[in-house]
Amino acid sequence: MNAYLSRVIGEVKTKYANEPEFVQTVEEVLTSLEPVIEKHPEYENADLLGRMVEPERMFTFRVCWMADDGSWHTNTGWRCQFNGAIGPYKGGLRFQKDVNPSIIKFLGFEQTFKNSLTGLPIGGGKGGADFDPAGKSDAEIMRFCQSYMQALYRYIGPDIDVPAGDMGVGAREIGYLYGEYRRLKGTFENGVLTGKGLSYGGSRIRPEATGYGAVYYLENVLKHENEVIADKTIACAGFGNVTWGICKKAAELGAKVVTLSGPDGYIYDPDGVTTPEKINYLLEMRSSGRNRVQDYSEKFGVEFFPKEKPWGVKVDICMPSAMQNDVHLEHAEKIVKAGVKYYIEVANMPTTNEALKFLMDSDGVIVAPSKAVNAGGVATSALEMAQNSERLVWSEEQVDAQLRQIMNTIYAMSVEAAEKYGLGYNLVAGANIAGFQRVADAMMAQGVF
Ligand code: 2IT
Repeated sequence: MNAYLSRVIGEVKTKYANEPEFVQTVEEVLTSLEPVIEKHPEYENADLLGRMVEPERMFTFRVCWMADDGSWHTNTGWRCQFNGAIGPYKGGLRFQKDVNPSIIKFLGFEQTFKNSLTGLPIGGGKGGADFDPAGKSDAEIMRFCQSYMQALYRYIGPDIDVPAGDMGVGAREIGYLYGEYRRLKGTFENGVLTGKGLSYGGSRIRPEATGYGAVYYLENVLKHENEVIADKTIACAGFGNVTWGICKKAAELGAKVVTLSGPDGYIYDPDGVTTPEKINYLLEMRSSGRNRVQDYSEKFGVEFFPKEKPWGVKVDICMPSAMQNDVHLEHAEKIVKAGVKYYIEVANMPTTNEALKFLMDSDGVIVAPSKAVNAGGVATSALEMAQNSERLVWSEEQVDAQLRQIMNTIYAMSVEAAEKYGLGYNLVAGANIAGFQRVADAMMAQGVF
């Protein structure tokens, strides 16, 4: 391997040995950049890679909140401003009990490349808290969000850093966070957050955008194989916002999502999650806070597989859309054995590096990486920022057309980047290279800091 590249990876492995998710993404991304680094010896003198793997800054803060019974609780909040070379830091907030600095940093690093791929002026950031929203009342969520924003508001802004939702943070949480920001700042700077409700500056299609974008990207992949999406079967994981969007768009195009999963297991619905009743039920399951997919099997009389994952079910397409490291080598082996042709990552880093390599090396399996596939979400967030700064609201058709165009461009850029460096049809390396190039150019142009 290129000596500079392997030195940077080695340093990250040693320095961040206690941050496994962060090391995992750095290793995956940097390894695929080898042909680019070989071609650009000037990057080493400017220590471009060493700077890219170090966040520009990262905050840790205390978040205290009062439960309904009057007791006080303390959580930790984080915001990582990973890379601002091409625009204000942009990325979601994740509220989940096992969130830690490694997870926030891996997400921030991925976000930097993803945001670059959108072609829009957004840098990479991520944040969150080790707060468990499960079972919390609405008033508790509101107090938590208010306290969280009290700690964060000085460090964000429409031209500084623009948080959004991620797991555990949806339109309700964004509403409470924005309310507190507005109260503290005394200005209507709604470009400070995205994923807002329509009544105060949200964008049409933002709730659907990640799922819709993933399906638009998938259509490009299928087209390359002279196939169409109609009649395809899809295995999804999770039952959150992203999976909901995939179900909706897939159903509209005549395909069907046949599996959903949760921490309790997975369901198999041979007729597909295709009717409005079933698709809307996903929203109900999420807002119930029960975090169980078994409820779907009871409601619609389909099979439930406790404690199992849907990897190995016979489908045309797998779309892991739940969380990081959901698919391990043993699952990847089952996926290949089941004859799945398309492995389309959706959640951020849903595949271990070992499993990803196995899938990419398997004959007849086409692999697409999450940082390209799920980029429609943040791209639509950037469109929301554009609407906020114009003080305008675009129509559903306008936003959807731009989203589709962006996804087509991300696909085409990835194909082109891999080909340019002699890697053939490699969507994974292509996305890493295309995402890298824009950030690299901006960092080289702006001098060393
Ligand atoms: O992972 C992601 O891209 C997100 N959670 C969305 C980020 C955003 O700023 O919309």
